[in-house]
Amino acid sequence: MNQLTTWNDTIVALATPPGIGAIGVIRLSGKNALSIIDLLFPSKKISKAVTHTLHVGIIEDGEHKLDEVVVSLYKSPRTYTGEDVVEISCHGSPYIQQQIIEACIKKGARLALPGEFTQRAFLNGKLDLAQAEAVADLIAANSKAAQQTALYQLRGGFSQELKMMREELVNFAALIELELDFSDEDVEFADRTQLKNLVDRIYKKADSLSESFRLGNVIKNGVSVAIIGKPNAGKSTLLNAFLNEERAIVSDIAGTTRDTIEEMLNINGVLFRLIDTAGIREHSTDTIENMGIERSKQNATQADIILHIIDLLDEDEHHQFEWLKQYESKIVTVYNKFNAYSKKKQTAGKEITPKYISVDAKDGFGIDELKNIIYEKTVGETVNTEATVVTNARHFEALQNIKDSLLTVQSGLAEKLSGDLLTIDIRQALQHLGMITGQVDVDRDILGTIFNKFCIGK
Ligand SMILES: Nc1nc2c(ncn2[C@@H]2O[C@H](COP(=O)(O)OP(=O)(O)OP(=O)(O)O)[C@@H](O)[C@H]2O)c(=O)[nH]1
Ligand SMILES: [Mg+2]
Repeated sequence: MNQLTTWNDTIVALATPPGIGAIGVIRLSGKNALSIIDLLFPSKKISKAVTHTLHVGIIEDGEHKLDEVVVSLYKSPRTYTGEDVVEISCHGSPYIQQQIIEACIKKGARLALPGEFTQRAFLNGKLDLAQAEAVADLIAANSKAAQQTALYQLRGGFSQELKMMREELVNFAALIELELDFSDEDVEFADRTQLKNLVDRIYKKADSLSESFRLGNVIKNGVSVAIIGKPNAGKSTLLNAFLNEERAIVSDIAGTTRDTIEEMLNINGVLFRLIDTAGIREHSTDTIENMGIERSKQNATQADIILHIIDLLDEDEHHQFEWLKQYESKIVTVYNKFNAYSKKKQTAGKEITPKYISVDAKDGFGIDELKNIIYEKTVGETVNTEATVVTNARHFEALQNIKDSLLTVQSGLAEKLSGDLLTIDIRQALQHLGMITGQVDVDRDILGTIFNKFCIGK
């Protein structure tokens, strides 16, 4: 895999988003990228130019002048894909872009599949699989946390940790396999206590990496926060206070919100999906209201966090919803209308804990503290540290498999299994480890699913 592979075909695609823009970038990669650009750019022999240089001129398709462009030249092997790469920066008219792509195809290129540039980079050993996946994550990143974890992974931080785990295990497996060659002599090259310590250490590492997936998932997909409570508790007012805009209709008529309203909120670089729901009344005869209530309950079930809003001014508000109790661990109880209540009761200061907080959504009192509570509850301090965070479900699954295989090695060691049996399980763990970075042969179907998720042109 370290040997550069050049496919017979040359691929072409628009690398910038489709539609009108200031400029568009068309990317060519492959064996014939240089000869194709020579044919389209007759004023200069670009293929003979020094690599990593820019060239201004006219792109022509036979008699037909298409555009004035800048061509960036990257000669193999120091390129993104490892192959010869040419990037044409043209004017951002979809018509011009299309004409240039068609001209490239006429000269022998073919349209690239989604992610095919990155797939070639992987197959040429320019990136490992975890890094290639980070490219897609980086393109999709929509918050600071998502950006930082993807960038760390792209720069090889995660791969490095896996590589170290793998190398140590490989060394041990090799020693045990050496014993097999001397099986008549009953020697032990691989110290069993050391092996046990190593397996324990790697298990712990795999465990903490897979633990980080919960956070990783949060970083990648955002945290869902359902705002639940009785009608008129102030749920929509709270949503508006979070967003600092009049997003949801607020009124003193109970049952104002009928359907759920979702909006994104960025807290300290992490995205939260706020879901304002219809107020829940235990016994309503209104069919539409009941449908809304059903939806609110469903939202509570699926949410990562529930904000249970309680109206301090509501004299009847002493009971908890019975059905909410099962979600205890993800509930933050929010006592709302605190300022109005204090004025009325002449009381002051309610304590704020991670589980309870008093706010006044209408005045904006306590909203920043509530944001902090939500953030701490889901993300805590981990996000801005250098610790590796697993954000990819495929990696998480591989880590589970690694842990399973290591457990088998551990019990094998405890039962004093012979070397040949131990190596089978060690090799199994190594196989799963290698799957993450693609150091072992990864199934074509798996590669297909990974790269299909990319956009065309990447
Ligand atoms: N004084 C005060 N009034 C509030 C506060 N929050 C909401 N209200 C008022 O309470 C009433 C109901 O507010 P909404 O935000 O519509 O309540 P809701 O929970 O969304 O109600 P439904 O959509 O009907 O379930 C409105 O008249 C708000 O102005 C608050 O913190 N203090
Ligand atoms: Mg409402």
